[in-house]
Amino acid sequence: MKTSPILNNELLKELGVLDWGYTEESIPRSLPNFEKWTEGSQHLPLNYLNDYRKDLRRDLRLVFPEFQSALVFLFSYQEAKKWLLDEKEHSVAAYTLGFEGEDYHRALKKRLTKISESIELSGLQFFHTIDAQPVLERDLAYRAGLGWFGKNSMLINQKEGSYFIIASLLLNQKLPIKESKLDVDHCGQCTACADACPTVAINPETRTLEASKCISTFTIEIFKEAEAPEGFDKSRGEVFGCDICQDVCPWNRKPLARVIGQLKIKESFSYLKTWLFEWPKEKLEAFIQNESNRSFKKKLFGTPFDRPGKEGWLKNLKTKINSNQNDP
Ligand code: B12
Ligand code: SF4
Ligand code: SF4
Repeated sequence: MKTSPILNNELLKELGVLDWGYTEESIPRSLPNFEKWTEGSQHLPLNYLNDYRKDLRRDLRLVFPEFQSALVFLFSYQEAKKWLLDEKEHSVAAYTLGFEGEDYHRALKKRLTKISESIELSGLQFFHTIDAQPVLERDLAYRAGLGWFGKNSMLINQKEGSYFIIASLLLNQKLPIKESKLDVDHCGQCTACADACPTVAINPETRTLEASKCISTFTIEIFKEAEAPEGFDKSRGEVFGCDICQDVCPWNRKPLARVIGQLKIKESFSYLKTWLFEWPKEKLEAFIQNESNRSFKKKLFGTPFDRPGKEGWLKNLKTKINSNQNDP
């Protein structure tokens, strides 16, 4: 990781930052790609990407009018990934466990606040972006020199791969930091991600996904009974999110081999390990059936798993149980 006298390097490491970058550009370079993607139906059913907030993505000054620069951070969930690779019964996306089982929006807000408090410059104002704001975060990380857009559409960092969450501080001042060089494509002739995607959601030519085919959309963003995307039965038993197109990416091999930390889960969320990895799917399904939506969501509050609610979870589990029954 690069260093700067403005940022406390030890603190960044302690907070799980793999790398960081700096940019003064407020306009996304790949905006035409986003606009093209949302003009058709590729983004559906994610309607929120094409509503009144769509235009706000054109310029960071529309979300933070004082914008002068941004510090962009890559927060690791590599330890969770390493741990999950040994689990066979259910498969969840590694980011869900990567922040001690806490919802990353909450966990990273606290970490960004710690970073901003450590910067000793007078009159500095901060605006946090962590996933939910109308900001093209992969492009922001690209402008900060942190990686390239892979064919699986992930922002990939040459040294650290792609198992990280992007979170940024938008600032009202320019900092005495040199802007980094933009990265170039390192996918070359590889198409491993598109070949491995069980639902054929990836178009390696355009480097975009068809959102409705993606297991991540199906298991995280759809809250009601729904038909699974074709090919879902060929997945590895994904019940919440999907990492398949990252797991096969050669750029993730070395970073995972270097991981020395252990998976950490907050005491208050330790039940997640029991529910997801110790209980058989049928037991988890029966448990959820007996809960009301409200009490189920309340139990999962503070974790990423409460999002689809009772109906969404039963849909995720049922589809896989049914497809397992069809296995020879
Ligand atoms: C909507 C969304 C999704 C959707 C759609 C994903 C997609 N690929 O478009 C769904 C639900 C499927 C999804 C899934 C996942 N997501 Co998501 N998601 C988002 C969100 C909220 C918006 C992304 C978006 O606008 N997509 C539309 C596309 C067109 O834009 P884009 O993905 O930013 O891609 C840019 C470039 O690819 C470029 N581009 C497009 N085409 C081309 C072509 C060429 C040739 C080039 C050079 C560039 C280029 O332009 C785009 C706009 O800048 C962002 C957070 C945010 N605010 O940005 C997180 C985000 C992208 N997700 C993230 C994560 C972690 C995931 C999952 C790994 C979670 C999981 N394990 O289940 C999966 C990964 C699936 C995948 N392969 O992308 C991270 C990605 C981190 C990273 N290293 O890239 C983000 C950035 C959240 C964060 N703050 O960290 N996600
Ligand atoms: S996250 Fe899974 S379903 Fe979505 S594109 Fe990647 S491999 Fe395909
Ligand atoms: S698997 Fe290959 S093509 Fe896909 S993102 Fe990684 S390097 Fe690029």
